[in-house]
Amino acid sequence: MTLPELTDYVSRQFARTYGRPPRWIAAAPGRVNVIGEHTDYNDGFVLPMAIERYAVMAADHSVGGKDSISIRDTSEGVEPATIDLSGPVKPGKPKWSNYPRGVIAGFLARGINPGGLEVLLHSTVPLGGGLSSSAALEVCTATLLEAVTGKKLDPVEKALLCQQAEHEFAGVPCGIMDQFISVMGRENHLLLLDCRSRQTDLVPMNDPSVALLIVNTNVKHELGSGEYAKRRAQCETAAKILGVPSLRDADPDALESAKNKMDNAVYRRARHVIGEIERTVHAAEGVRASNWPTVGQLMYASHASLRDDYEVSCAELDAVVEIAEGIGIKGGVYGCRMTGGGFGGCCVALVKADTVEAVSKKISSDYKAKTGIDATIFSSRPAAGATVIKG
Ligand code: GAF
Repeated sequence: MTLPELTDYVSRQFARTYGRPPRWIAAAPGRVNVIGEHTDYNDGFVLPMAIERYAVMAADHSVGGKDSISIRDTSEGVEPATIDLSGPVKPGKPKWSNYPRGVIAGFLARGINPGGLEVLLHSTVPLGGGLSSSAALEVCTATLLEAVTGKKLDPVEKALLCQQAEHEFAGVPCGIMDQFISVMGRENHLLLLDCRSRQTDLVPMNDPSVALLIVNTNVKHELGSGEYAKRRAQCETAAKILGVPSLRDADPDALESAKNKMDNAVYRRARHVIGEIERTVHAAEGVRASNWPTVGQLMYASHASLRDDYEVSCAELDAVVEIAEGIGIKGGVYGCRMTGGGFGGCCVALVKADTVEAVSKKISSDYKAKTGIDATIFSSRPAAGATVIKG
């Protein structure tokens, strides 16, 4: 569904659920990271784009002066959430409500109180697919609260508030990439984000001869499982041994000289991050120059490094990349890699636009033959960041 179609749908569903039209509607996109994986919490560069998949919230004041925010989901079987505003907002149940809870707590901490609301949520960002369904939900909540209260936050503060919600309410020590791109995405652009200075640079991506395919392995990942936090800690250990504030400041020669001073896993984690930061900067130059073969090679190199050194890939992600490599440039694929935190989720492939259908079919059938799993494949143009659609 396009965003206007989605808005229409959510608006009608809100009226069916609550018996009146919504007063506000807000939407925030998921993202796909083209390159720059596990670099954000190392002060490095990332190159994501917002995708045409959204968390959408429709809302109105609650009836009868209730001092709570009720959120229902359009999907059947999802437990509704009620967030009481009469005291401090804390993590609670159901689990998914911790994303909006954390954001609401962030607004209250700034003295911004939206008052009682009835909300309907609908999301087209696949859950647990590495496409930032959680960031989309956080940013959508923040955008809705801005609309309701008329208090617009500075975009950087808004993204950081959402990141804090994820740290403190969902227990995931994520970097800043997902929330930044969901807030700051721009149509037909990738976002080159310097995660140290937080400076953003829009990189045009509107060459009609290429498309980005998102291949969902339909194997779910769990960032909260502890592996993400473990990787983060290993990077901090490496930086400490190298005597630098973060791996952004480390160079490959210094790492080689210090190799014997660190555990082999820590060494390989650092090697990934240092290489990936460099690849990301080069890939951004490649996109600017429409040098697709180079961008594609950098994507393959990124995947190999995530698989071998960072060890966050899995058999299914590797299978997709191998199939893509087998198709090759002749068959229409420039490059392919896992995207997001890893341990399942999605791959992103850079393909010739006129081969999208053929490449999708081939990946789909070969992936099924290799793994027995049905992949979900779609393409997306770079989308705009979060918006207030009504209100
Ligand atoms: C997840 C995190 F939320 C991001 O901050 C980032 O670290 C990513 O994994 C890996 O690049 O999406």
